[in-house]
Amino acid sequence: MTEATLHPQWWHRSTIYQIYPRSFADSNGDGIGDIPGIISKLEYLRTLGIEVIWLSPIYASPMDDNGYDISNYQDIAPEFGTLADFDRLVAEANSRGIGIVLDLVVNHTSDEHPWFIEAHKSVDNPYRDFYIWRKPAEDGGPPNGLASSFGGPAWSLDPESGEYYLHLFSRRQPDLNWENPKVRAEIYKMMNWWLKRGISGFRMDVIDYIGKQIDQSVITDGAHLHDYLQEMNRETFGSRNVLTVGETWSATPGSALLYSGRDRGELSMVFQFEHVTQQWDEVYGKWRSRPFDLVKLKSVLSKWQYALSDDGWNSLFWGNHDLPRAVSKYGDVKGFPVESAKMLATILHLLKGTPFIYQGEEIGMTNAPFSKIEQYRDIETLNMHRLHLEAGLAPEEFIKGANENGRDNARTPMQWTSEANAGFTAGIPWIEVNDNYTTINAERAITDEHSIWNHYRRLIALRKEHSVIVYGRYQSYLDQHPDVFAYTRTLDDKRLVVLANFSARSISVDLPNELQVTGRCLINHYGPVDQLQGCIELRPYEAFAVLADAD
Ligand code: TEU
Ligand code: CA
Repeated sequence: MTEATLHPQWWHRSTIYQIYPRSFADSNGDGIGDIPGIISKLEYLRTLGIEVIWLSPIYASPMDDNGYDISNYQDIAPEFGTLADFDRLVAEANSRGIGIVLDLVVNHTSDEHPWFIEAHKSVDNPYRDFYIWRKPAEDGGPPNGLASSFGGPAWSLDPESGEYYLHLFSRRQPDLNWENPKVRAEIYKMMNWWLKRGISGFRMDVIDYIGKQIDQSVITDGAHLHDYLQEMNRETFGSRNVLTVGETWSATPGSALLYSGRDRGELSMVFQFEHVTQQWDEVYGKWRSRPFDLVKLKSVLSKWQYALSDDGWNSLFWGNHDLPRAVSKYGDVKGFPVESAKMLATILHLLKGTPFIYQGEEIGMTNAPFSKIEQYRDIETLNMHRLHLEAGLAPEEFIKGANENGRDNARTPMQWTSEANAGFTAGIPWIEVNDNYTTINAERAITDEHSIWNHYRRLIALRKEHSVIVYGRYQSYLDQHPDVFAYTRTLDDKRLVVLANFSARSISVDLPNELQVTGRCLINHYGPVDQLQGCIELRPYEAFAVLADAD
């Protein structure tokens, strides 16, 4: 395999940074992060080295689900700013070599979107068919047993017409009817309007839902899902050199090849969540998690590396705005917060795929230490709290689950400085700041050569410099080892060996032949290692990569 045969794309080499605007930086003291706040931090992001920002939704919204409920796709929520602010953000970001990727939320709208307001008026309104309506079941209840992700039935009754409408999320997020060509045409028009404003792509919210076949209770991977994506590609971004990433909780390696296959005309890549969901309880889902199992985690990550090695493309991430903080979930916050955060970064960023950093991950931000339900803001957490308690789960157990996996863990304000409210706002933050901000904050991280932040900066720079990190073939080793993650990446005569200790103990490990190399250490956080021979000792959460000398 040589580089010329690899069909390079600009986003193969880029690292992406996700911003959750509400929690990033507040410019005007109302306690809510905003677009001028983001602009004020672009220099910070340029220094880190990222080339793309994925912005969680900034559109007009009643904020039932923090902007994932959109009432106007072509306007900005006033608390976040104006269209002029947005244009300035794109221009200022572009001038620093950073592209802006928008969150495309088109499985559903807000119930305050004019389409839904119209649709609601009568059964023969021209917009009625923009949404999904069904007559009640024989007993007058919901048409079928579909459940909302946020708890309860996915159907709400419209008393005037006597029909139910579908909402796979909150009742304030009615699902659009993708079978209606008018809906698709409106969405494509809106996408083109943003593309013309100079954005660099889209992250597509629950895009695996849009082919749903309700009467067969099929939600994900419906019959026309890939037809719609191919149509969308043709009608909108296909002719532009942009990045698209679909959020697909249902993705399998097989379907990922359909979404991201080189000749499929669909998306650049998808987010798959198998490494996340394999840790959840069968009954209580993420609200009661299983003990961490490295062998399982490695087998999932390796499976995806192998499956997409010749076609398709992986996204790489530990966290996002729906997930717990990476270091809290996979690392060791109490014993080795810095070492384990760096180890996690090394392991992820040297895999094949495009890495995503969730805001605050680069300084080692941790889960929210909330102990009372009143401290939570997330609609999912609040709904599930009520439902699970009604079903008999003990309140302490729910809080424990929310502490581990609730979405607000990722949504506490970005910790900028050791000043009041972590420098996030001059007012009262919409959600409490994690009180570890006096030690974990960006200002401190930047000045410390050994910080997690500087480790991320090095990893981002390495990806730009070394094609073996971008395109090298992945091979895992020591698959059954309970504490060590080991893999190689190979491109032409280049071989990169990556080793990590996922435990708080020193581990001696006998290296398989393929890992015994001499070369140059590209990244480490205990001290450089350039010779790998025989049995080696890995210190707690140590990780490093050695680029082998060509034979
Ligand atoms: O998330 C999709 C989704 O299914 C999540 O709600 C997920 O199931 C949950 O966090 C895990 O329990 C996307 C967005 O990322 C999320 O923020 C939105 O709330 C949701 O879609 C609806 O738009
Ligand atoms: Ca603000």
